[in-house]
Amino acid sequence: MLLTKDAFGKDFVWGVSTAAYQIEGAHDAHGKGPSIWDVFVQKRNRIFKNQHGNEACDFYNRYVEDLYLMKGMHIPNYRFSLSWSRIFPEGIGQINQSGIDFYDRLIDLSLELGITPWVTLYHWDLPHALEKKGGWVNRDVKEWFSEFISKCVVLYGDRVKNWMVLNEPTVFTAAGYFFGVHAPERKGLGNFLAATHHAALAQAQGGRIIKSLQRDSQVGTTFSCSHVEPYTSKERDIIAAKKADVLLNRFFIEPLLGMGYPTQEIKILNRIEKYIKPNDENELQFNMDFIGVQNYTREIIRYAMFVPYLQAKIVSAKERKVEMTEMNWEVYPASIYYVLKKFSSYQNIPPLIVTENGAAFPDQIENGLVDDPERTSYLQQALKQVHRAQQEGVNVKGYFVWTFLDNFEWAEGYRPRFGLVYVNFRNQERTIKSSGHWYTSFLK
Ligand code: IFM
Repeated sequence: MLLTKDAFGKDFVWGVSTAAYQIEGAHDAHGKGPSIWDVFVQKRNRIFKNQHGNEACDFYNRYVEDLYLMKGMHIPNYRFSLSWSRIFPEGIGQINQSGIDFYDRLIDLSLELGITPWVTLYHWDLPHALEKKGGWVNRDVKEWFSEFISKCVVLYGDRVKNWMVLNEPTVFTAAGYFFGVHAPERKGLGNFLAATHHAALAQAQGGRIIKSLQRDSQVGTTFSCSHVEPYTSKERDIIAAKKADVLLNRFFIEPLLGMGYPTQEIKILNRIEKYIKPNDENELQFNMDFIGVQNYTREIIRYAMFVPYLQAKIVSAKERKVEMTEMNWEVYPASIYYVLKKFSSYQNIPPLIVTENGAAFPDQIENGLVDDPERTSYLQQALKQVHRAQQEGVNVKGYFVWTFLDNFEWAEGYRPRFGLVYVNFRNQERTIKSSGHWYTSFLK
């Protein structure tokens, strides 16, 4: 039987999510400073076909039409991020009034159209000027970020109530500071652990700042989460899976909840202590109003002798020959159920909100229509699993589809299309996909 939205309760929050760098374009317009992504995409062979987000979905110039489209699709909540270097071109100090005005207009029009804004303060696009000073590896980032957050709350807090401090710190620290496959292309354990500790401090500090400036705010932060399973029941695969779980799911939530870093399973992570100063353990903790859970797939993990530090590796969906999306991620609907159960089992966990879930498929436009039954089915199956978790007592209060528009999928460029709305990147034409029409009828 198909679920209706009423089954989730009348206060359940429904929406879509996006991120500034992935949709805005206008990368150097009206005083915006470069971010680490603006710099990274200029290098050769970093991004699929050397694509970049200079124009992306041109949302900066088309937000009016896009918000009307969203309203027409009956989407009541919109999660988007602020581009730090559009507001502070140098990261700190001098502000850029045009950038401030852009988000003023975006927030005002959303509210006018009956769409509630949910604002992410950091979705990976650090101002390049701050990267030159060390970026997330420099402990001062906590103060730089605090200045940015305070300014945003003062500017927009009269209209924005729902804030998220960070988007998926595990992903931006691992991809950008350990593997060097995302901006700012730093590598190695030292960079990774320093960036991790400073991001974990910043996530809690961000929460404290927002609350102190705006008492009636709803403050959260978001985590990428994957359901993890061992490849076999052999002990060494089980140990490998536990290690992967630490990195994929536990490393940022546990310090936030006051549990410290989970370093027991991976001893080398103890090296994070080098970056920890007296009283940091307390500073890492903050009682968020909600936790954003973002899930796309599950990971199957096996022992791998030659993988440094971890001795663990992912057995890809391709190797396992299971159904997968354009990201080569397994389609495994129960994953979202398991991560909701897992996160809800922490003591003192605040309510959970699924702040991202969705899938990329090879959508084609034919005769002006985009038929994407795989995505509709993916979303329907995921919602069943969210409902199942809720029925079993998980306090899950919302669900946001990733994403509204097809957009710039980081190192994968424009190839994976995640949107409910198809974007023709040659002329910026938007076409609601059949999954978008389905979401509308679901929300109506
Ligand atoms: O596009 C990303 C987003 O920026 C962060 N979460 C996962 C999405 C899909 O990969």
